[in-house]
Amino acid sequence: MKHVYVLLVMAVGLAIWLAGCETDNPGTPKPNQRPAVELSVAPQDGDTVEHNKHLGWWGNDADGQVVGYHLLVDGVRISFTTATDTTIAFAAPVTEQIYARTFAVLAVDNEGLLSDTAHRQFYVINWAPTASFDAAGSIAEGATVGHAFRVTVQATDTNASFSYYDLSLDDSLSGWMGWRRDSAYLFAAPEIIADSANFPEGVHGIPNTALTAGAHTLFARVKDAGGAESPIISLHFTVADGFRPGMDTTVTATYGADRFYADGSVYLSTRTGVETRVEFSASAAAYSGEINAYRWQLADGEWSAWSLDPVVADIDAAVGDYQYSFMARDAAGGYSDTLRYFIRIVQQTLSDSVIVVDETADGNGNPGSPSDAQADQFYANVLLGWNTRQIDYATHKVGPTSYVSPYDLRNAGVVVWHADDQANLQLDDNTRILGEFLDRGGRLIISGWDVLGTWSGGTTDTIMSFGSTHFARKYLRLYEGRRNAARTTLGFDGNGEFPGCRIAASKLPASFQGRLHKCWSFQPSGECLIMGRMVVSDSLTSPFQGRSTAYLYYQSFRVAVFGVPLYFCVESEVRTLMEAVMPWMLQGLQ
Ligand SMILES: [Ca+2]
Ligand SMILES: [Ca+2]
Ligand SMILES: [Ca+2]
Repeated sequence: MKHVYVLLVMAVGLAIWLAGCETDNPGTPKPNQRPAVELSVAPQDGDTVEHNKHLGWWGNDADGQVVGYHLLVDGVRISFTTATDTTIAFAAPVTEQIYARTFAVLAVDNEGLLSDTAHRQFYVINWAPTASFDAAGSIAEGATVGHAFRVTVQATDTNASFSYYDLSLDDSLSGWMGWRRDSAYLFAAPEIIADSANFPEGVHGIPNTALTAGAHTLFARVKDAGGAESPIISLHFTVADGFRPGMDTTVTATYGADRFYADGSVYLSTRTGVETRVEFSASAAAYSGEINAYRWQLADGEWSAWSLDPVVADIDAAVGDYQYSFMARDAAGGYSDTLRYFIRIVQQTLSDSVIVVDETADGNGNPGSPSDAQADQFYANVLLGWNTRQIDYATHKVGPTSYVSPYDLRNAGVVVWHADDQANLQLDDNTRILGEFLDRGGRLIISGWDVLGTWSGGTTDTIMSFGSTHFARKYLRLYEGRRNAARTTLGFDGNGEFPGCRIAASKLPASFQGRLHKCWSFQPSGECLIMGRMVVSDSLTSPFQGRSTAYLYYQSFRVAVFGVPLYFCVESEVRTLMEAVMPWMLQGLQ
């Protein structure tokens, strides 16, 4: 082998030298000098090394520049390069067999003259890789699958160079598809493979025409760059008809930085550049398949083109209802059912309509808890003559979630938020809708047993202070609230034009003796109008005696807050109180 190589190099050198004679200028006093080259990284002559070798060299030219190098393996020129190192996987196709190989370099100077060769003769050895199916990117052994699925082959090689992969369906002799550098394969419908815009990158598509229903075996093998092949591996699976992608019922919709309410509604933003974004999803995991693309449709319009992104986005969508249909297809070309999703962008219209949000526990709350019918009748009586309707909070829900939405309030002028049976006002969950309603000119009355209980804990007297960003400060105009732990509240005295109200002992267990605990007194903003002051049974010692417990804010929006629960007061007195309060709340709406 070495002799052949040396003769070859001599012949090449002679040819170059003869060519140089023909073009040489006979008048040049100093003929061009030949460049020189040395191997800097290479096995020593006679060494036995792994077949995949890093090799380096270094050349120079005394009267010019080296412009590149010819690389030769076993006497055959394999490339011309300007680099000074490379990695070569020398052929060694049989595992653990030793092969004699040579490597040589010739430098070329700027006038085309060649150096002497730098060369080494050595021996290489290689170990064949083993193949396996990558569990993360392949169907499982024994799986029942649809007419499309993914497999990923991996190579394990004690002396890795780089790997080639090959696959065969049902025929390990003549069915091989051909060596590839990519290890990921996707059996897919021909039309899915042809839709290259939606076909996954880095995956080799195999038409699924041979994937008939029934049992199949997939064979795989790998080889390294030295040519050593792994043993053949196999994967057994069964193809079944009738699988289709499933749409996930969870859809994520956002409106700028906000989410839609539970019923899909949202107030039209006062800003511009707000993106409506609806994201959906689907799965083919149940049959080890793969979702290939998605499409959507608005109302009865055209379906969108198939896309990799299950997203519908719109900027500054107009007020209105948006009925979307979503669909997915899998790599076998099968279509999912259509999933419908509804959003609505709402503009608030203020009117004299009063909505009572009734948070009653329907008799299942604390002692004295009214039934829903009792609460309904109470508010019907005290608001008789005004245009009222009710939302029963406990049953007004989407899935498990109670809600009040922009759509619910879109034509209202006043919301009466009631939780008089210590159902714990859900203000904390609803400060967004109430704030947005107030921002749009809506008006709010809140009355409850432990009316700020959603923000407080403990059973002793509680004093809460509210910072400038807190809902209580921003929308209830409240600096401080204080709750009594002792059962001492008897009601409140009226202030100015507003009448007071007394607790109705008949609505409470006898042991309460007509007195309530967890009533709140307040320190509201100075702009507020005080409507009532607390009356307690221990008036000589209690700090709650005479403190503000009902007040009204009527500047940029209108809010009335009652710290003594109205339901437990004498109904006729509350009716008289409402006659004084409602004109304030409805001012400008009728
Ligand atoms: Ca030279
Ligand atoms: Ca190897
Ligand atoms: Ca009700």
